[in-house]
Amino acid sequence: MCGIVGAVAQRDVAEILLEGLKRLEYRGYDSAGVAIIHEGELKRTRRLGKVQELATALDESPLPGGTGIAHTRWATHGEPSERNAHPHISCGDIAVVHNGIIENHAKLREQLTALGYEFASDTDTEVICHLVHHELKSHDTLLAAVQATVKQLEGAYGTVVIDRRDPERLVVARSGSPLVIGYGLGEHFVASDQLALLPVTRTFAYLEEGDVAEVTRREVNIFDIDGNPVTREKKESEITHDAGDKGEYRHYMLKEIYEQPMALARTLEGRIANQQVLDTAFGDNAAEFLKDIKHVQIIACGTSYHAGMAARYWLEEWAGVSCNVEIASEFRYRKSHMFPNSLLVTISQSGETADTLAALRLAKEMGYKSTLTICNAPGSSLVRESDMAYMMKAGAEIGVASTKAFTVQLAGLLMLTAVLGRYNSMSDEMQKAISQSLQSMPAKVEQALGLDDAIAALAEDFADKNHALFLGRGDQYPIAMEGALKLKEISYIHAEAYASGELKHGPLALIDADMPVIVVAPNNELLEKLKSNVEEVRARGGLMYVFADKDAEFESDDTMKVIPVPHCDEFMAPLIYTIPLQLLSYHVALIKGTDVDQPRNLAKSVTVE
Ligand code: HGA
Repeated sequence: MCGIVGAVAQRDVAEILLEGLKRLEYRGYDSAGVAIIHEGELKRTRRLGKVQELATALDESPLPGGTGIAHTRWATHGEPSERNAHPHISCGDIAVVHNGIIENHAKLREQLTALGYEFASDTDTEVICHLVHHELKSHDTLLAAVQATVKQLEGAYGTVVIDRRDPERLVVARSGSPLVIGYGLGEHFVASDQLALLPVTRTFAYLEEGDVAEVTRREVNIFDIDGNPVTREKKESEITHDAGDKGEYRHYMLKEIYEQPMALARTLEGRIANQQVLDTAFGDNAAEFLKDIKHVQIIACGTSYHAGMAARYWLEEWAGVSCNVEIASEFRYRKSHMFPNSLLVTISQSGETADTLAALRLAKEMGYKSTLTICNAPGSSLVRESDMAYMMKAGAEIGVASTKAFTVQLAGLLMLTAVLGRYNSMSDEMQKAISQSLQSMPAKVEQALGLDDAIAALAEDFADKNHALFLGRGDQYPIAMEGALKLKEISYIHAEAYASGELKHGPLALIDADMPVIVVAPNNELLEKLKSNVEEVRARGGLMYVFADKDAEFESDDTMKVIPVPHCDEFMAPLIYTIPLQLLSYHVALIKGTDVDQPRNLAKSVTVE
């Protein structure tokens, strides 16, 4: 979600800031802006729309200067518009960029208005810059003024502040929205994600919750929530490839769909030996944390929630532990019951999903026996704050609609099933079968990708449809949910998923020739039941697209198109059936001409609640 980049250097920084914003574009945003200090003055340019608009404006009217901040905004308070775009400025002196939400903005706005400050935007963010300006009247340094300011803020922020009267300094503060410091030679940078800064440095330190730091060309001084000086570990970035490159692919989403065999191979590396999944897949001390677990509570949002839903079937049936799955934004605001010996599992591609992070913190207060995160971002908040981490190693995912992260999450959750199964009731044979299945996943996904052309040919049928229904049973029900979510996200077609046994309890009323029904039908013990559901749809004139195992014996006819999916075992079936559904939504979106990688209104990593 949205992006922050800041720099303090001897050279002009506009290009560095712009390149950083471009690298964060994939997260979704509605406007962009930059403010730079030059010869004691603050200069600002903002544009509604793409970073390219901002780049063009800066080409026409360059902003020289070595200290600057930049932002891509995803509006939460105040419509997307140039006047609401960041940076916001107070009295021509202080400029601020901010990710997050200031919950007590209305009260602060009132107080600041009474003090004579005039607001130029409808954002919650603007209170920060006026507050800093006000605090500077009673504090000597920008650092002290920001420290006094953040004490008054309720909500979440990652923020960077500059003052034209102190032109060689950035002050940054983090609470609930990630910020990283990038170390250069005689120059320093800040950003909401290290991806933004890879062209200028590979050395980073993540700020922790409550940290405030002052950053000059020569020094970085970090202070914790109580104002004590602290050091935060510097690390070399592990990102080896340039995630900013689409290569031969038309969209990042397609590239990421095709990267799945590689991502799965990477996630399996070093985690299976002697036909068993190793405990160390979940961290060095994982055995200690996992051995007494009898119940698993999974917390996630969106696509990650669907991965958790699939894992519930596996953990209960194969590992012999009970499992609940809940959406993070619900879990964090209700009183839930905790079972003895419970493991809390959070799933998040970015590791910064605000609701999931809040749910983890709540679970720790509740006294969960241990916590595990399944996460793709090393050093992220979820990784740092959990007892154990399954690092997905899926590689950077740029498309807003998640694809490879989902299948890698499924693989990680299947490994968790095998490990918890070993400590409970799973036979050696089953553990062996799961590890064999895991190891053959990359090749099987490669085979499933071979369906691409056949699926592209179907996509035309969906172009004029406004609704679609996805059906699955058992652990394919969450796959149907994920298929529906993908179609919604990138083609804007309203899609819903049902466990097919639920059809007759309501959704059957919707069936007609304008409501395509997509069915995922592996050859499992629920096949006969699923076939009855298919007949129910057929009898009502529905048009079906059935993704089926060839042994499932579905035949194409006037009302049904059958797409044969490569035969696969029960452990990998949910993952394999995901592939054609990803391809279907991609091709439908292509025909509809939507913005596949940055669908409207959505952001990649949801760092606000
Ligand atoms: N609440 C602020 C910032 C939202 C955000 O994180 N955008 O990138 C606003 O609405 O401007």
